[in-house]
Amino acid sequence: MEEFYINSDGIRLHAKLDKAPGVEKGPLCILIHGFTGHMEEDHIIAAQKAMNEAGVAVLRAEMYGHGGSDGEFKDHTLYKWVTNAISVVNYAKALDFVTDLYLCGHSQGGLLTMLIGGMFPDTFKAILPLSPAWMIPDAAREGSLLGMSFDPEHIPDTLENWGVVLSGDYVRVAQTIHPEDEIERYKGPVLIVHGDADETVLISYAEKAVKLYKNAKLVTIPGADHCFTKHLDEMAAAIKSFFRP
Ligand code: FER
Repeated sequence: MEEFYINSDGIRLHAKLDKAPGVEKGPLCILIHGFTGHMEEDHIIAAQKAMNEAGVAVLRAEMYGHGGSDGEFKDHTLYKWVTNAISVVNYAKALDFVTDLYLCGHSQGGLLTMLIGGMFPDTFKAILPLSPAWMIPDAAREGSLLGMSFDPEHIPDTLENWGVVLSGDYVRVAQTIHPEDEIERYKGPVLIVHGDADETVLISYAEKAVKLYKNAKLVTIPGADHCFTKHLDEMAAAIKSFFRP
């Protein structure tokens, strides 16, 4: 494992690279956590290990205001995450040992994966949104985030719930994002993995996304919650068999 920082317009992004044992040159997957998450969460590690076992190097990166990266959580927005992810993609593209590039993210990182897929339509061999929280922009427009209601045309300075404080700017940014456009722009293979007991992001969003993509597969994990608690092996197996059918 190598640990380092990736520069994203002056913001230091904490990153770890785990190469697959015995693979000199080969595929690499960028792996991004979700909202309030970080790179050492059980489901992120499970995904990383599954990829490594399938011969895929993994570059875990933490986005603005999360984990060991610069920035305060309360100041993060999806635009900042998009800027960060673009920096990570360009970093990974320049690595000389990488053959094929993949992108994977969980929840808000899954939404990010969908957006970046559309922005780099010819860069990835496939993208893997896990429990993607792609309802966030619609929810921001409807005035319903963090399990609370607000007036979407009079956005409060802060939203506070679930033990976290979000800025109104997070909401302003989210309201402008239309994931359907980026779904449409990306024509490559997509693997969505989602638990049917996920109460944070309903499985219906995965079912909708898989229909909108031109080439997507959904693996539903029965009984699994948002972070695949107690179902990590099934989530990992879905990823592993996607890379090594
Ligand atoms: C929300 C529901 C889910 C929300 C964020 C999420 C900001 C993201 C969850 C995750 O990334 O795990 O209302 O509001």
